[in-house]
Amino acid sequence: MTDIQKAMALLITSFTKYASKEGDKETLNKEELKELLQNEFGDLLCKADDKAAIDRIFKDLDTNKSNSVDFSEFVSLICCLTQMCHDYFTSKK
Ligand SMILES: [Ca+2]
Repeated sequence: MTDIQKAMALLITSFTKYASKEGDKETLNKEELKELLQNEFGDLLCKADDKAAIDRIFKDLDTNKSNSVDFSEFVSLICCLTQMCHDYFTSKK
C-alpha cells in the first residue's frame, strides 16, 4: 500500500473503532465523538472537560442535522484540519 492508501485505511478503521462502540455502528454520537477527539486529537481541538466546546464541534460537524456524525461528516473535519496544517507548514518556509 502507498502512504496515501494507508492514511485512508487508518481514517476508516479509526472512525469505525469509535462509531461501533454503541448504537449505530456507522455513525458517531456525541459521546463517541468526545472519545475520538480526546484520544486522537488530545487538546488540539478542545479541552477534554470543555463540554460547551464538544457540543459546538458536534453541532458544526453534523451538517445534515441527524444528531450523529457519519463518515462523510467526519472526513470533512479531517480535510479541514489537514488543510490548516498544510497552510501552517507552507507559511513557515
Ligand atoms: Ca449527521
